[in-house]
Formats: sequence, structure tokens, C-alpha cells
Amino acid sequence: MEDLEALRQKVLKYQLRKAEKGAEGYTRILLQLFGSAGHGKSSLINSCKYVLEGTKFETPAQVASGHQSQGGLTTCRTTYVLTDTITMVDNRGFGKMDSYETEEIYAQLANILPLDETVSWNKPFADIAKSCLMNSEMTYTDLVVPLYVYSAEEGLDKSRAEEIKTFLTNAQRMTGFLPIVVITKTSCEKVQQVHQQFQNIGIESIFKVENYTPNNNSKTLGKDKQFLLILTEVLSLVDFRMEQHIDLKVEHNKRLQDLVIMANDREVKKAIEDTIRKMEKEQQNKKPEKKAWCTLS
Ligand SMILES: Nc1nc2c(ncn2[C@@H]2O[C@H](COP(=O)(O)OP(=O)(O)OP(=O)(O)O)[C@@H](O)[C@H]2O)c(=O)[nH]1
Ligand SMILES: [Mg+2]
Repeated sequence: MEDLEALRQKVLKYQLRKAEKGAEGYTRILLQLFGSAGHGKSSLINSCKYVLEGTKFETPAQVASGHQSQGGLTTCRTTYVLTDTITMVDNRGFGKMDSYETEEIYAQLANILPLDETVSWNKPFADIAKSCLMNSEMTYTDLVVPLYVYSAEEGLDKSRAEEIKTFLTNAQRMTGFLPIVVITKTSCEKVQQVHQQFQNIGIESIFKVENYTPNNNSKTLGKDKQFLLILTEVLSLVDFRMEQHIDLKVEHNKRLQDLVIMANDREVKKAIEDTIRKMEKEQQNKKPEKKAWCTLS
């Protein structure tokens, strides 16, 4: 128990040291959650608050009732203050996880999008570029730590894991942190396979949890400890990063450049794909004429 209380106090009392370079240094840790719809992001926030704050289970972050939810309940990037220093940020879950959705996450992680607003998955390149320009000075004092939530029930094969690797590598480019992975819904056989795949793609901080939910919130020592260990891992990563003496402004601006390049690449790729599709359609439309000519000859 003492062990558990020590972890709790460590999280509650943690304060950011002033960075040596950059204007004011970091003032807040934003623990930004992301992942597919229904994988347990909101439940993870509720679980962390439950463990840190008190005895009564509540659902400040709205969670679908019943276990079979397909997700899609959360549409806003809502902030939940956990301590004086740490704020958790909920997210809209991916549907297709296509380049528009992933690009939105990169923009969130680069901290150029306003918090507590509805998440749109269809931002055109011009909007991303505009946000970069407008926010180049404002938001580099938040330290954004990326946390990817993945349900074990989904399973994970090698080719999907490789796609996720590319995505998480870009998330690292946007934040300077290799994302933490939290595997949820772990009472199923696929959990070991999923864990192994995340290890194979190089993720260092992987946690397996059963969230506290409206249907299942009896406290256990093991569960409480898991959530506290996730939060203390966040603090260890932050401490490590603060030791690097990073120039906040330079780093923020570099991220914005990367973001614009990625958004532009996506638009170019889409334009090429659209052109190819159009040409293929035109070819197909020409085919019957050719066939008629062949039959005649
Ligand atoms: N068994 C089990 N159920 C979970 C766990 N985490 C979440 N759930 C259930 O899964 C469903 C979706 O959980 P949410 O926390 O709402 O997931 P989300 O990622 O926020 O989903 P959306 O915001 O709706 O896209 C709910 O019915 C939860 O009760 C878990 O670790 N174990
Ligand atoms: Mg949610």
C-alpha cells in the first residue's frame, strides 16, 4: 500500500522544472490520447482520475454503456485536469485511420490546434498551413506527450503493425517522444500477440490495462498500480527530455515545417492517385469500342 501511495504522491506533487533555453519554458504537460473509436480512451481518463482523486467512480469523460460499443461517442478534444501540471486530453477515435485522420493527429500533437473543440477529420492542406502560421509563436510552452490506446480485442498482425509504426514514428517527430502504448480490454487471448507486435515495432513503454468502467469499477491493487505506473512513466519521459536542454522555439518551428511538408505530400499523393483513377476510368470507357472493332475484323 505504501508503495501505491508513494506513486500517487509522486504524480500529484510533480512540477515542471524551468527549461534553460526558450522563453518561459514548459508550463504544462498535455497527455494527448489517440487511437481508434471504441478502444477505451475515455475510460482510461476516467480510470486515471478515479485512481488519483478519490473513492467514488465517476465518468467525467463520457463512455458508451455496455461492452459492445463500436465507438464514436467522443467527438471533441476535451481536456481533463489531472494535477497542477498534468492535463489529459481525450480525442475523437479514428474511423478509417487514413491520411486525413492521421494528419489531424499530427497537427494536434504539434499543438497548433485549439483544445476543447470538435475534431474534424477532413481538413484541407490550406487549413493546416494556416494553423501553422497562426500558431508559430503561441503554443510551444505545452509539453505534449503522445499516448496511443489500442484494444487487445482488435488483434494485431505484422502488416498492420508496420502501418502503425509509420504513424507512431511521425507522432514522435511531432512531439520528441516515442509514444506510450496502452493496450486495453486485456482479458482476451490476443493480448500477448498484440503486446509482442508493439515490442517488435520498437515501442518501449507498453502497458496492459483493464480500465475501470461503469460496469466494472471495483478497485483492485493491481489495477490502481497499473494506472499510476502509466502516469509515472509519463513523468520519467518528461524528466529525461528536460535533461536534453532543448530550445523550445526552434523545435516547435521545426515541427511546423515537418507538418506542412507532410500535409503537402499527402495532397500531392492524393492528386496523383485521383489522376490515375481518372485515366483508368477513361481507359475502361474506351474498351468496348475496341472490342467491337476486333469482332468486325
Ligand atoms: N472490458 C473492458 N471494457 C472496456 C475497457 N475500456 C473500455 N471498455 C468499454 O469499451 C467501450 C468503449 O470505451 P470508451 O472508453 O468509450 O472508448 P473510446 O475510445 O473513448 O470510444 P469513443 O469515444 O466512443 O470512440 C465502453 O463500453 C467501455 O465500457 C477495458 O479495458 N476493458
Ligand atoms: Mg471516448
